[in-house]
Amino acid sequence: MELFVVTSNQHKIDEFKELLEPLGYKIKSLLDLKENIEIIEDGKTFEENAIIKAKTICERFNITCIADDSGLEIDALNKEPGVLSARYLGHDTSYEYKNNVILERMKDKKDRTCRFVCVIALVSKNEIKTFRGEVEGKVAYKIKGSNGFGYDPIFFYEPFNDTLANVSSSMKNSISHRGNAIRKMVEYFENNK
Ligand code: ITT
Repeated sequence: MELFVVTSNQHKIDEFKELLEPLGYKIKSLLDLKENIEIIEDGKTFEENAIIKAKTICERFNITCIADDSGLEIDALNKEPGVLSARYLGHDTSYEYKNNVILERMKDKKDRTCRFVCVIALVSKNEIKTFRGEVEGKVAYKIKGSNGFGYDPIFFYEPFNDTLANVSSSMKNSISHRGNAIRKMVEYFENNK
């Protein structure tokens, strides 16, 4: 079965492929299209933005789509960067910079709880469905690791005693927000064949 994932984030695509290709799904994405399609993510929640992304491409090409909207919520920072995770401190600033600013803002905070959230929207002409995955962690005290992407180097996952950027992709996928959302979606596919 071919699945069109409405994303141009290569890291997300790699994670979707690693989890879904062994199950027989073939993954296509915006990076496989010849044209550049603008999607305006003006939703206030992960659910709204995921649906906007999937709907835009579903309506344009009349194909079933899935889209991932995700981000990091830090409790001591009023759940920032949240839905604005990709745009936090500017879309084109490096994650080294973004992560360092977060560590500085967290310097005196006792509560370091945070979570990654991923909402996958499945949109076809007959249905709209969302699947939410989360993983709880702590904001690390320093940047560590170079695997993964985005905020992984500052996301400390206590059961691994390490950041998600310092473990293998299969370890990350086994517990991650995206892995959890994808597993829910696969269960739905299995039950609705
Ligand atoms: P698309 O909209 O094309 O899918 P995007 O990167 O702009 O790509 P989002 O709007 O969903 O996607 O922003 C998600 C951001 O949240 C992402 O750019 C990272 O900064 C962060 N993020 C999400 N999942 C993450 C993960 O597994 N590890 C680290 N950071 C993550």
